[in-house]
Amino acid sequence: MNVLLLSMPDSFEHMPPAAIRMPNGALTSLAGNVDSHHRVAVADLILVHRQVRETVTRLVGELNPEVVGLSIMTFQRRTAARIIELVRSLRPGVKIVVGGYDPSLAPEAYEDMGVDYLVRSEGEVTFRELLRAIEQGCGFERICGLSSRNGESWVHNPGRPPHRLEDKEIRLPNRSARVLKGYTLLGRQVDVIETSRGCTYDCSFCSIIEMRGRNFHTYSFDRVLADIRDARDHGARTIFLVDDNITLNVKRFEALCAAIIAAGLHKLDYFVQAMTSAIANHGETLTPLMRRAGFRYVFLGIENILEGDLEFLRASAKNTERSNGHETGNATLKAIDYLHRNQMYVVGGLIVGSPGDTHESIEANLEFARRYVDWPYIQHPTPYPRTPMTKDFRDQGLIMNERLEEYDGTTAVVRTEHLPAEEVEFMRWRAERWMKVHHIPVALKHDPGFVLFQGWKMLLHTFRGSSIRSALGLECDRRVFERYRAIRRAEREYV
Ligand code: B12
Ligand code: SF4
Repeated sequence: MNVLLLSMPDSFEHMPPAAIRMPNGALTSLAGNVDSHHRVAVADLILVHRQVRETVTRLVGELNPEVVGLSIMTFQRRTAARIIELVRSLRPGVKIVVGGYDPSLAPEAYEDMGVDYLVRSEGEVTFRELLRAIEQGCGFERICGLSSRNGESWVHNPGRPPHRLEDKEIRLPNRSARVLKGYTLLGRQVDVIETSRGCTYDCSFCSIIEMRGRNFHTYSFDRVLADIRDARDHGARTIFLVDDNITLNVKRFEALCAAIIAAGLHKLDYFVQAMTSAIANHGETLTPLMRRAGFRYVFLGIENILEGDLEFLRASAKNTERSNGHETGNATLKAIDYLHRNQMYVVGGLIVGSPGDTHESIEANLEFARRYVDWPYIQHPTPYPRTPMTKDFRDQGLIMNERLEEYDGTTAVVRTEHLPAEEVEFMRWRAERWMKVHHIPVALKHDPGFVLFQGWKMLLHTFRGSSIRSALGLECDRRVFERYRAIRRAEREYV
């Protein structure tokens, strides 16, 4: 069968498409795991975010798909609905399948959307079995993790337990299935790699626990290295390790760094997400190895520097420094110090706007980011489907905005007990723009060509809403902020 897999074009403030266009790892993994006689095409619509309608129309015309699959996050739900409508109008008989975090955690939202099948949680095996059932016209009821339309109602089969990843059942991603070009991270072609799946923590804002339970499974190093080689052979010079929490097993992570060096794959740049506690408590051995393996940017889940907020976010444990088995304080500064000493850059993941937040507590976090992080990645708590945080916010009546397309992490959709949502967002937005400018010299040194020829696009993006009058101080920041928000609203109309 001909199968077309699409990821959504919606991006958010910290991922300006002018500089960052990353592939969706789920779709190539699905493509690598269907039976070999299917012809699968993968299209990451971020690569054509300004020509979505034309591109989808062209691809459906050229590829003649019998099955179209969409990978969807919650803030992309409205765009997904429009794409589904478009595909249905172009090919009324096509089978439409949705998967990813939003369909898995809010399946009811898709029941009236013109969708035929919904794959909950991990997709490789479920999707493979679904294609077989579509071909044979039977057997749908035996596929774990599948929901399917039955006339006017929906049938939800039992869930599929998370895959243990240790046997070879999940094959390597199929990157040759991609039909669009232009992946980049600051001018270098980027690709995504998984070395493990899952996490055993339970941060209140994270969707992972509801998605797959609290567990951690790993791929063999042979497979990971083969995957990195495949990404490199497809042109990647930067690799993003998208593991939910690679630092859960530090010994393994250290061994992986050693394996990357031994395999001669350390000339690529690596990006990874990490817990502060793991870096602080094992930095002495871990961070020099990371540097030698080619790690350049580390996204640190700092979340918040104040204990009260960390408790609300249920993120105290993963930010605790330990010495001789005893808790000795917040791990953040120590983790940052280890990374800096080893010439790595810190992407500072902070969350401001929790219920107890005041001007002072938000400002304390912003000041911290100004002083210690190299690239800010500050977000607002966002009530995604079925997270513990969503229930807390709803119970407290603090959710101010139900427009899911704005649930992108940098639009404040909840208020605090002391501040309106817009004020929280304004404070973050105003501070963060200037923090980003400070990183330009580092980027210039590493990628001079990109910064000199494309850097202005990033600056324009960062300062959207500004004018000559505002630059001269004749217009206040609030006016610029209003214009920025209007531009963001217009940008969200992708289809
Ligand atoms: C890596 C990652 C990123 C990378 C993305 C790199 C990339 N292009 O892939 C970066 C850092 C850029 C990123 C950004 C964002 N992310 Co993010 N990210 C993740 C993370 C850590 C792993 C996702 C991943 O790639 N997993 C590996 C793949 C193989 O697994 P998968 O995506 O789950 O896919 C499987 C199944 O879901 C299913 N499936 C998926 N799609 C489809 C489609 C079909 C047809 C089928 C059948 C099956 C199927 O099968 C796949 C294979 O088993 C998750 C989870 C976490 N622990 O935090 C969050 C997560 C997905 N991100 C999230 C969010 C909100 C964002 C942001 C909006 C804001 C933010 N928090 O930073 C931005 C938006 C990005 C943008 N487009 O502008 C949320 C989504 C919540 C929700 N309900 O929508 C998550 C769950 C984190 C959270 N807060 O809980 N993210
Ligand atoms: S440590 Fe990271 S992946 Fe694990 S629950 Fe917390 S935010 Fe989610």
